[in-house]
Amino acid sequence: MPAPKVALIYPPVTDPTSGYHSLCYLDTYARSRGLPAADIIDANIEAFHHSYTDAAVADLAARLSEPVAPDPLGFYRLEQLQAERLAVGDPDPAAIRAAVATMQDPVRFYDYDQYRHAVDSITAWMNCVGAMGYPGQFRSGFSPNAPAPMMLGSMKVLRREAAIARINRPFQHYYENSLLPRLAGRYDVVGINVTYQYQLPYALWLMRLIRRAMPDAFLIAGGTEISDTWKYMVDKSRLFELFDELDAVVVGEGETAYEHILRSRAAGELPAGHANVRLHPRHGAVRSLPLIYEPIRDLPTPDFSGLPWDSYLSPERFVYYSPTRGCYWNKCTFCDYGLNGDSPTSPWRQNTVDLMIRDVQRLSEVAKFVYFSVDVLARRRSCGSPSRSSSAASTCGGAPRSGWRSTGRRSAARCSSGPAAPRCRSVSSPATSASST
Ligand code: B12
Ligand code: SF4
Repeated sequence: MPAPKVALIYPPVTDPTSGYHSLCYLDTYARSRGLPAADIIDANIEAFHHSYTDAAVADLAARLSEPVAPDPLGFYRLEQLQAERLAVGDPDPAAIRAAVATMQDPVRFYDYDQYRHAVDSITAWMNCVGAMGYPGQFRSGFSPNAPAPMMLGSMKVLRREAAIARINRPFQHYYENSLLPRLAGRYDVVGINVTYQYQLPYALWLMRLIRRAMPDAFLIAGGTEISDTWKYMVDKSRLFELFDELDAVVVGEGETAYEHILRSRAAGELPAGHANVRLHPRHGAVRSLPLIYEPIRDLPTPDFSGLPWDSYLSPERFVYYSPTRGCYWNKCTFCDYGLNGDSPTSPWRQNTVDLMIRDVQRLSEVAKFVYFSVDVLARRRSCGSPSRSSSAASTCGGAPRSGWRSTGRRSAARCSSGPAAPRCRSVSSPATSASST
């Protein structure tokens, strides 16, 4: 069987100023291993631009002229919803088109008054669009809001079709008229990234729609929110009650897991041999092995050419670049920073300076800004960082070149000569910026 044809999707609704990088990391890695390129679909930015096309505006006007429907969750009272709807202005497609032009214009974007006006227009537009779903769901533009029981992650609520359909109502026209027609019948594997918790209601709805439109496709998902869902689920055997439409999820880092999935599908097999892949129980026995972490020095420079660069609300291109993963301190008891199991965050890895220079030079040919998207960056080479000397890496217990296991707290505790605890907040410089939340 030939290698599967793959679409990788980044769902709404989040930052519209650049593309998120994890799908590019996966695709670049797979290509470096001889697999064909996937099509990367940034549904977040596409859905926004679709919302002010003529057909979508007509749909919006029709929806807003209907009486407000009761909340299927019963969380909001009808009068609350009606009052919220009254606070929304009339849709102004000309204003949103002008605002988009300002955000993408290298002169007007830097004129504060014009920039402010554009932001206000976009916020007003998102309020109108959001009024089709839960009024106030996009109150500050692209910072989504949802009824509290949904945001709290109640499985019962997240499986309530009427509620998930409602919050997705603002993008339904895009899904039905743009996204699904492009997917159906064209792909063997569809992968969905879910990074943020507030993307989950959109991702869950997409999973349903895609499964209905593509019953034979192999559907997978990964990302920090998928990993968090797995991590916090008390009874992990229930994971696929939430993700019933999927065939598998990837928990933790995804490069080798993704390659394994594609190779298994090419061979007509199930991807049952990678620790980070969790298969739907309908595919047989479910194992739960300790997660493995990628040896990031083997990763190629990420290729961002698959992203729709002319669509983002920014006059300049900027890309996210992750030359380190995890944290060399990894012991703060309050920390829970992503892709971790029993440790505060994932085990520490940092690329060599030479590799970082190579990558940043290549990336600066396609983007004006390179954003260091990391947990932490080491200020100096330490026992935990992958130095040029492999013995230094192994002193810290957990740095073989491949197949790292989650050593977490234990390896950090053995690191007696490590640097001081990092300041895990943004550090910026004009050329690049390094950050963690
Ligand atoms: C750097 C960072 C930021 C930066 C840059 C973000 C960006 N790049 O857009 C800044 C500071 C801007 C930021 C902001 C925020 N962040 Co932040 N951020 C991170 C951090 C530290 C690293 C993310 C990263 O670059 N990872 C490297 C990439 C390559 O890895 P990845 O995306 O996880 O993808 C891998 C796997 O997940 C998997 N995978 C991913 N998708 C898929 C799909 C498929 C099909 C498969 C098979 C596999 C797969 O494979 C990939 C490669 O290994 C993470 C913590 C962490 N360690 O993960 C938090 C994290 C993602 N952020 C988080 C949060 C909450 C936020 C904010 C909402 C904070 C706030 N209240 O404002 C904002 C939202 C910003 C927005 N875009 O709207 C949370 C998300 C938790 C959640 N479940 O919702 C995290 C996990 C930290 C935490 N635990 O609190 N963030
Ligand atoms: S230094 Fe920051 S990232 Fe590292 S363990 Fe502490 S809080 Fe977490």
